[in-house]
Amino acid sequence: MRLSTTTFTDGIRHSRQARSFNRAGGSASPAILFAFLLILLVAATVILFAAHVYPAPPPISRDAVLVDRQYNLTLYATGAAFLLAQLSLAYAVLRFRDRGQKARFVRGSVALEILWTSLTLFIFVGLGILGRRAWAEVRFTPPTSGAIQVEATTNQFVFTFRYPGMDGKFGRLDPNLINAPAGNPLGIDPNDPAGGDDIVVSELTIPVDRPVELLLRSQDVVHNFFVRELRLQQDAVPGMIIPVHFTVDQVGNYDIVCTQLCGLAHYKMHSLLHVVSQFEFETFLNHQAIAQ
Ligand SMILES: [Cu+2]
Repeated sequence: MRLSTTTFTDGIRHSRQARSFNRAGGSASPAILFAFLLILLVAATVILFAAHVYPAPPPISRDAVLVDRQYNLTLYATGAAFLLAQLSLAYAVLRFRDRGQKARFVRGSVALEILWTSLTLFIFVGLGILGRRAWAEVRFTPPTSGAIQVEATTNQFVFTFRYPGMDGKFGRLDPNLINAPAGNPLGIDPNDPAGGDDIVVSELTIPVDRPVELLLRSQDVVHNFFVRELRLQQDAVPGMIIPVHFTVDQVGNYDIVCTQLCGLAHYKMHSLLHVVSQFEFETFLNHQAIAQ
C-alpha cells in the first residue's frame, strides 16, 4: 500500500515536470505546419496565375490592349506585395515561434509605419494615374470625328440597338410610346421626322477599324454592357445616357452580356456584336432600311 502511494505521487510529479519542460521548450510543430501550409497556398496561387489556367480571349481594340497592360502591371505590383507579405509571415511564424520564452510587448516602429503606408499610397496612386488612360479615355474624351453613333438600350432582359439612319439623327423618344409587341420597343415618336429612318435591331453590327460611339441607356433597372474581347464593361443607368467609344480592329462575332444582376432572367440577357467590313456594314444598313 505504502509502495503504491509513493509510485502514484512520483508519477504525478514526473508528469508535472514533463509538462513544465514542454512549456519551457515550446513546440515547433504548429509553427512548421502553419508556415508550410502558407507556402503551399502561396505556391498554388502563383502557379494558378502563371499557368494562365483561365486565359482571357485576345483583345480586339487598342483600348483593350491598354487594359490588358494595366491589368498585368497591377497584377505584378500586387502579386509582389502578396508574395512578400505571405513569405514574411511564414518566416515570422517560424522565427518567433513558442520556445518557452516570455511574451514581449512591442510598440512597433513609427518610421516603418510611415515607410510602408507611403509606399502603399505611392503604388496605388501611381497605378491609378497609369490606368487613367486605359479607363478614362474610353469614357471621358470624345471619339475621333467620323465615329458611328449607335444607341444601346437595355431593359429586362434584352439589348436593343438603334442606328440614326440616313439623316444621321436619332428620332425623339417618348416613354409613353414604348410598345415592344407593336414593334416600338424604344418608344420612337412617329411625329418626329428624324425618327422615320431610325433602324432598330437586337444585335449590334459595326464596321472594322472605324470608331464607334455607343450611347448606353436603360428603361428600367441598372444593366451592363460587357464585351470580354473589348475589355469594356459599362453600366447602363435609368435616366442617363452614358457614352463609350471604341474602335475594333478584328472582324468576328463576340458575345455581349449584362453583368448587373438585373432580375430573374438576368442570366439570359445576351446579344451579339458583329464586326464586319465597311462594305458588309453598308449592306446591313441598306437591308435594314428597306426592311423597317
Ligand atoms: Cu441586365
